[in-house]
Amino acid sequence: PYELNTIAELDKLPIGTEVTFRGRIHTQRQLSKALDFLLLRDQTFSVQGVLSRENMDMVQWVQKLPAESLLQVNGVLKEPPEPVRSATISHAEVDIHGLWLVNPAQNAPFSVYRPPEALRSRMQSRILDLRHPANQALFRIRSMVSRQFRDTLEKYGFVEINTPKLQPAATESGASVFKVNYFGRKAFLAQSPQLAKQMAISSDFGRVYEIGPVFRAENSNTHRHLTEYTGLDLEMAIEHDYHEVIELLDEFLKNVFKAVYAMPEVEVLKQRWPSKEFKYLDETLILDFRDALQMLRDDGRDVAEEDLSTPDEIRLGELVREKYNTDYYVLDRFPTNARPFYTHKDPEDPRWTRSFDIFIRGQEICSGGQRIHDAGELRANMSAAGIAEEGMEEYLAGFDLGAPPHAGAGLGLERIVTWMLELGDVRNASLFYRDPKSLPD
Ligand code: ATP
Ligand code: AMO
Repeated sequence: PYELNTIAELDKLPIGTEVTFRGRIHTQRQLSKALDFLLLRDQTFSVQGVLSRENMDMVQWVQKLPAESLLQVNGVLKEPPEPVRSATISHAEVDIHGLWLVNPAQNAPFSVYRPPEALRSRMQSRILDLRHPANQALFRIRSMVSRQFRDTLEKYGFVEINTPKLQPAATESGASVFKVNYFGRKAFLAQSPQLAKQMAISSDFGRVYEIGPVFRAENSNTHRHLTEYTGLDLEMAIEHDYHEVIELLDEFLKNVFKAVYAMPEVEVLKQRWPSKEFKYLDETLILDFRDALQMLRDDGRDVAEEDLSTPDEIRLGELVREKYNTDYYVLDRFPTNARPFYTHKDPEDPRWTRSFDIFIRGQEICSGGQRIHDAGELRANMSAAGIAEEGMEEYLAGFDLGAPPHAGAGLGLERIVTWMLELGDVRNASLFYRDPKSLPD
């Protein structure tokens, strides 16, 4: 028999071919004691198998097997009595001649195609939930996003690095950091690779990137906050302007949009999570923060100059879509108050910075900007922000040794996937999510 790697390969073979493959019992329909229809499923695809009365013993045996049991199946492809119309079920049927139990399943709390509505109940059986074809599609799409990040940056001479997740000091702000007992000394889980990636620039690597875990001890039970997420980070010495980073990010994200929307998995995913058409422009909109404030004020909103609230950001996304016809844009030149201590200020007006966020469908997916490279200015800024130098000595030494002008950015992988495909909640895009309520008491 023809050995299949996946059930989807069935559709490339002619009727009459003898095949062998592995599949799970998705459902069984017993038309009589002696006739059984099995829907056999693998990662993203299923096929209907028919067991008839000549195999009486096998029929009775298989009818006792629970759903999700893993079988090795031998059979011959045949034309189904009625054409199959589903995009995830084979056009052919398999006349089953032999069945072997590879491993029985027990206690599946729900049928893979009918998971509980409530996210938390569904996630309690995450392994079963992940067997849903839409989840199989989702994590293949997520993998494509990381691949595009790596491929785009490698093309431009970036070096992949891995920075320590055990840190002597907080990297972004003291409030949202997990403390760890490090042989009796205190350590923190990295809130971003920010300091380490800048240190790599001080070490003259020129262009670096990292795909790695980021830990935030924020007790934020929202649709967009995880306590552990996957950061896509980059940092580079710049020639003239921090917009060199924006250009690279723009190329990366457009590569993502093109590659993802060309994947057949998107259609499978949309069956579970329908989404509106995703619009972006050939020439990406870079909106000045002050112009954004004006757009919101013209819309009748009372916005302060310091920062935007989440509802402001979402409304701005709608206004941008109406005016510019895009779901993807860069918001540039943030106010100084809204940015971390390492952010480079606009030399002409220090109330504003050379920093930006990137938005998809009104939701932030990226923060970045130019960094201060002058050691004196950096120390003064830290002291003004009340940040101690303790634990930051090595970082600061890099500036004393003459760091080049540089800029960088960080993106949340789960957020890119979630907002692009309208999954509604970042937990969906995390394999085994961590949020403030995760882990047993
Ligand atoms: P950042 O990249 O700055 O971390 P973020 O998207 O993680 O961005 P925060 O900086 O944590 O968001 O907060 C941005 C906005 O979200 C703020 O206006 C804040 O008030 C709001 N926000 C944060 N946490 C919550 C929460 N638990 N519930 C509602 N809004 C929140
Ligand atoms: P920031 O704190 O904005 O910037 O984080 C960068 C990006 O990470 C994602 N993100 C999150 N995703 C899921 N759950 C969270 N709790 C969460 N918090 C943030 C967002 C965000 O845009 N060092 C800077 C980056 C830089 O300037 O290079 C930083 O960490 O998509």
